[in-house]
Amino acid sequence: MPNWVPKTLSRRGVLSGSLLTAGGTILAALTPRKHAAADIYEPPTQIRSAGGSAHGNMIAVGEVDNARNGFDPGAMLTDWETGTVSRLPDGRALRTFELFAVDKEIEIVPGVFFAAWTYNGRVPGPALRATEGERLRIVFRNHGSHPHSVHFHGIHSARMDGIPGAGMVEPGGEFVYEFDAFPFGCHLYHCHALPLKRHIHKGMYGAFIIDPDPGRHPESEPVARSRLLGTPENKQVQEFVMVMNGFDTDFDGDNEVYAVNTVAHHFSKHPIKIDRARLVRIYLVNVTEFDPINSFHLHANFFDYYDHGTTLTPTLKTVDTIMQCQAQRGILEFSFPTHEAGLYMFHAHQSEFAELGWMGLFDVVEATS
Ligand SMILES: [Cu+2]
Repeated sequence: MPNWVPKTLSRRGVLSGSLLTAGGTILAALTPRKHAAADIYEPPTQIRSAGGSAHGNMIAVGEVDNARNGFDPGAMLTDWETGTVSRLPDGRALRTFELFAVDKEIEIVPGVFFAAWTYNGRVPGPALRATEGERLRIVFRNHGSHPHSVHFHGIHSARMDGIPGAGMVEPGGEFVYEFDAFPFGCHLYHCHALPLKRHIHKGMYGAFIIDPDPGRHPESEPVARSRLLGTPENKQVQEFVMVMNGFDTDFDGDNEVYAVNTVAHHFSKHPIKIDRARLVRIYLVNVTEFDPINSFHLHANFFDYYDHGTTLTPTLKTVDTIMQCQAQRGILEFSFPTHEAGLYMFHAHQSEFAELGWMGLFDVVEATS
């Protein structure tokens, strides 16, 4: 629990309880205690000032060892897992992915380690990417210490749902999920073993993108082609996948660390280079456990939003903040054609999340090499 909330008033209670309707009561409860040293927010040692950042002094000092983690939050932005493709007797594409569960200690803030349960040794798991209408086969092996599954947000039979009784895999076991890739959009997968919140929060989730098949959308074919990985139109777009997550490092049911792609403050220290003339498309997925919502706010600009990514026209136009409940996701599109080059911030507009790691920068330049 963040230290700024008096221990007598739980953070959960503030977020979910009737105290929300009585702000004055909260203030009254907080004010008399605010001078007690234990109640004044003091960030953990690792999250103290690095100095000089755009939001002042609230980013973690030092660097996470990406090599030891085996993944790099920056590289994960564009690291699509496309599996292997073969042909079914009827000529349709069969795309096969391989996932495995493995326990792994990961570093989420410099010097702060988290005993994660992972898909393929990384958090988030691989960003699976397929095309609408394909047959998908996901071979899942459990090398972890607990029962796990892969529950896809998509359309499939009950047998393929990845829940207790249907596709749950004991340690040492294997299951093959199979279904058709519908609907196109920005989806996710996660473990559905019980207790659910613990399995999700431990790191068992990933993005699952189904690109539209342009042939099925003649009315919006140019947009569909731009969304289809590998087309010339798609190569013009700067695409990134961002999974918003949080970590409860002391297992009290509240997150102490927030991030996109797991490592707190990574994109504040390593801004994402953007060619200002080209479209930016972000596949944004919220898997944050314990908190009811998370959000994305873009500084100095506005974007179009496609809720769940299941449409080819925006569901919201010209917004600069979007909120998502857990498992909600969508596609953001924006560009900086007339902006000055420079660093443009993006972050959760729950300020507390931003200060605890969910904050980053776009480095907008004239042209990327
Ligand atoms: Cu699990």
